Amino acid sequence: MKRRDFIKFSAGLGATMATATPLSSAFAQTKMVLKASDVHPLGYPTVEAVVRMGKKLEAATNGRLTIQMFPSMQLGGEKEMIEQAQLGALQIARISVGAVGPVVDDVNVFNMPFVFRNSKHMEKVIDGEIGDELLAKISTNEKTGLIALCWMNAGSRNVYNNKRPVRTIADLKGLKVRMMGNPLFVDTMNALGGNGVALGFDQVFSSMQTGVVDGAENNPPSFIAQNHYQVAKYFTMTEHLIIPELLVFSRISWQKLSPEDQALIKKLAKEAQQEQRVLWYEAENAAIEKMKAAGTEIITDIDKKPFQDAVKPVWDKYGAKYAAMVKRIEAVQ
Ligand code: GTR
Repeated sequence: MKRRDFIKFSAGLGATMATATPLSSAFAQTKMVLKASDVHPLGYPTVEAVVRMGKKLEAATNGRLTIQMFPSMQLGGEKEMIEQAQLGALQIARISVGAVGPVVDDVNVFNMPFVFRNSKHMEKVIDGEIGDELLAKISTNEKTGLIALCWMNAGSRNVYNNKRPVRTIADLKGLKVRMMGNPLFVDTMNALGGNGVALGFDQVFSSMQTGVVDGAENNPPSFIAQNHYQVAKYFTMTEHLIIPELLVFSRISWQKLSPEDQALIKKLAKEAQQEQRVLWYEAENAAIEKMKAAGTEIITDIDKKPFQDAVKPVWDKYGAKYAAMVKRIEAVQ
């Protein structure tokens, strides 16, 4: 089945789920299969965390509610996943905040370069009141069509390419680097001296292979899981972006659940946030080992200061509206 047909087919299923609701009850008490989607393959930390969440949900409801996982971009990229969730054709989507920024501007603050000191700082922020506040911003704004369930770790993003080792921003000059489809990221790469090119995640491998771009930027587990290590030899720990990820639920589908089921799903999602974190660090270590074994040249000894200074134009352009939030983020110890 082609992806387009599949999407139509899934939309049909979504509708069936709605009409299957017994008339005697306002909420579905019958079996319900919640479709979940991720761009990553089975076994990847985010995918595994949602699969485990599904097992718990199934056990807690005696099989009434189950999660069916569609991994590896089977339902399209993150933009498509958001659209399907908004239509109720997909119930659970695991997406990067990078893809949510264009839908909910408030979360773009997490997409600002070097906004977090490190991953631990980011974790404190998402686990605390700012994290809860931004989840609520997504959920209470009806226009999003989404209910935000929890956050997940995605480490930090680093530049890699197949031309030369990047040690200074001068080395980035002239490199075409794939960025996620959010103007803020293209501006970030351009400010760093490279040429940012917005492309879908599914196009990164072939674009590097054919020379459409010279490189991309991502965390080590994505670099391995998407086979980018096969086409990019030089990986520099620039850590220019530390972007958490989100688990969101379709608002249309959410409204068909009883308050008890909603509370159960929220609770299991909060557990998934912590479980995914453990899986994340394991995957990050394993990915770095795999990169070493594959002969990736990993450049760690860089002076980050010039990189941080170079993104000032991005902060000048986008930063003002997030100033108050950035102050609060910085104050989190
Ligand atoms: C990964 C992330 C995905 C997607 C991807 C990308 O790190 O887990 O959700 O955002 O990066 O670069 O498109």
